[in-house]
Amino acid sequence: MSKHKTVILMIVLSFVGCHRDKSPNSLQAGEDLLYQGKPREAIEMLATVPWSAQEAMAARRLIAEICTRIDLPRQDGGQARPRVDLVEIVSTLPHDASCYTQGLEFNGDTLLESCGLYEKSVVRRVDVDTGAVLQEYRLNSKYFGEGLTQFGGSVFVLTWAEGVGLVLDSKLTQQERSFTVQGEGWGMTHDATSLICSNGSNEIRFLDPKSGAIKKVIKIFNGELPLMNINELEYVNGELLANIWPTERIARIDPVSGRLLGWILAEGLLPNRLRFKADVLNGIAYDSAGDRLLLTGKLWPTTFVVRLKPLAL
Ligand SMILES: [Ca+2]
Repeated sequence: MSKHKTVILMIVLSFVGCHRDKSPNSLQAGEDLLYQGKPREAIEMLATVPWSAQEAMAARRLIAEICTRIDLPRQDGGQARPRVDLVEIVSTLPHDASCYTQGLEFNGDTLLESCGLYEKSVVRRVDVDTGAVLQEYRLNSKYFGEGLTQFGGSVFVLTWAEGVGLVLDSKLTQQERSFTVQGEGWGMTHDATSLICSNGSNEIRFLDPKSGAIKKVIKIFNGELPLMNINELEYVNGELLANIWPTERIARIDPVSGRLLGWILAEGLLPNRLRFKADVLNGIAYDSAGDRLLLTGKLWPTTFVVRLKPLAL
């Protein structure tokens, strides 16, 4: 190595050393383990840290990044390898690019959608083909709206960090009641008897629609690793589809056992030329009558009707 290169290397090492001395925290340690090729050690370390509110978001982001760097198809106790699908675009529909989409669900021939952010949260009924808003309920400005689902003639919507779920009438004119939510609220769907909710961890909770009480909890793992940041949900033909924040990947989950059945890779669905202000994918709706799967995202100008294309592995 030349003298010139040695000096540059010493300057770089000196800077890195100073930087680490200034920030000797667990996030840095997790990143170090990741870049040393030790994702399992990184996630085990990160999972045990009592994160402050200020650090929690960055920690979740790092955990999610680690999860997405691990090979997707993993052996699971001798079970079949998870199936992997790509998505093909069948058609496109207009979507309100000002809606920070948190929940999306078919209701008859219309769509129910919740849009988040403080002071901007609404629950609305939307015309599928035109994107026109047919009905809308504005949440109190203290609430950050999250996932939604219709069950038994009422529309249920979670709030992110306010510890409450709201129950609206089906015409979205008024709040009928509310229920307590333990921890954060993220995504929501339902099966025949329960509301099904995610909270940003690897847990999915099944709630009694009348009381909001937790009836069952499943924990999702990718191999031995907890599958963190489970977000928007959709119940499709006996499976749970769950998109994993902040990725554009959707996990297929067995709602009985919690086993990871497969992955849907939707990266690149929204082309770069339309990504000017767009955030991540976060809307899954299945039209059982028309067998249509719709995907959109936060602040996306487009909703995509897609079909799955199995990837041979
Ligand atoms: Ca949904």
